[in-house]
Amino acid sequence: MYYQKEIECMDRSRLKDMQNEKLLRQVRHVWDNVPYYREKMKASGVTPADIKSLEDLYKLPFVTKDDLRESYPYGMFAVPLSECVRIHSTSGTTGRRVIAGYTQHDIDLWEDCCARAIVAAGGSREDICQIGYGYGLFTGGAGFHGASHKVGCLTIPMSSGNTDRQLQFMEDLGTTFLCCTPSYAEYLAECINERGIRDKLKLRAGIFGAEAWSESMRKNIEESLGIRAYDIYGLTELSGPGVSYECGEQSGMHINEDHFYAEIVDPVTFEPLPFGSKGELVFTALDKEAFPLFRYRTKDICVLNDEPCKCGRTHIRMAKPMGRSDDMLIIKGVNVFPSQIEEVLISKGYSSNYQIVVDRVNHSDTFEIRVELGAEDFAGSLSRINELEKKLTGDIKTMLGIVAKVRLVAPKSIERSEGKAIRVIDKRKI
Ligand code: DLL
Repeated sequence: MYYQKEIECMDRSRLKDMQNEKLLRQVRHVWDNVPYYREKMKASGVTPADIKSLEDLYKLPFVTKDDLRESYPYGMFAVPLSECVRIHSTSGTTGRRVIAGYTQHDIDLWEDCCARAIVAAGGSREDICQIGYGYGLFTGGAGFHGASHKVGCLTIPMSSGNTDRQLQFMEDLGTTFLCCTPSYAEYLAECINERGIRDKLKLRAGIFGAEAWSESMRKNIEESLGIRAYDIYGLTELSGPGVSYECGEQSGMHINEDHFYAEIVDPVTFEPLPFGSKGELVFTALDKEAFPLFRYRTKDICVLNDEPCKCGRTHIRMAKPMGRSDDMLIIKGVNVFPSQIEEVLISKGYSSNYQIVVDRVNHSDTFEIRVELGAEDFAGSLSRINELEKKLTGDIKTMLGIVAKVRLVAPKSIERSEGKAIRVIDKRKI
């Protein structure tokens, strides 16, 4: 079984020694091979001699997405291109895309991390693993593909989309494990139940990530598919999925700390914060060769937990990210995270198919939330729908403190996504 117990359950003082050793090697590697970051270090008055252990990490300058854009395409690579075997890229819609490079060692390390996730979710060589994440520049397909091979699952490289074929293969081939975005899993569940084929499937677990999803959404997926749904986190800049993953306890994602060192910093002052504080998640890649980032600011808002986990793994856990600092909308002067709205919708029994539309008319913000109704409610009287809209407007005002125009719309009228869902249309930016 692909369970790296000796590392995943390692004594924490040994882990710290290992991290310190890797950090010192990595600082030297970057200083010698990445002129862009060396200049940043010099500008902060730091040399490799100043970094003696993780206690000194705070001295190193942060890396942000802007640095990656500025050094595009190869300015942050720390090895010659002849040693790289692959690139992946973020799905950024504005500005330059960010690209990340990998040596074969980096690919192995990344696939190990994802393999740990599959095994922690109960996967083994007995499983038939359908990968519904996109293949290509996006890291979802490739990361799970390699990991599924490592674990020895029978791998179905479906990629995202083509729902009819996804369902047909699931039924014909006896898929037991599903890997895709949580919003696509919800859509697949909807189709499975509509077609009445749930009893014909052998699905028992799924690993869903790449976008924020709430506990209520987990419950929906688990109940509608009759499976256990596990979270996984990662980002292209650090390799892809598998930076952290959930174990059977489903209570936070264990960070692969032998490869990634996590910090939480205050998003305004950038001061490091203690465990349990909410702030921006920052990662240092300890042993990546091609694209080794120090103190990379993810913009994900999160909390770290160093309490021991019942599963025996000793690596610390991160909570589900509560949104991104750059996802935060400021509407009528109030900070609004889409995840807050989703929480209200699901807790009140609505589906998570919603869209937030923000605009600016006559110098003031307009704020509309479109939410799909179930077929039965939608077929009800207009006055009943108005009543539901009024009630939901009140619930959302209680959560956010501002009034949104709630529109309950027909089932299936909000476009489904096969990858990451598009929840916000901010016309003020268009
Ligand atoms: O989304 C990698 C990935 C693929 C993760 C498949 C999990 C599964 P990017 O496209 O670079 O990489 O996007 C990274 O997605 O900074 C978070 O904002 C968000 N994200 C990723 N996983 C989660 C998660 C992949 N489990 C960005 N919960 C990150 C919440 C997530 N947000």
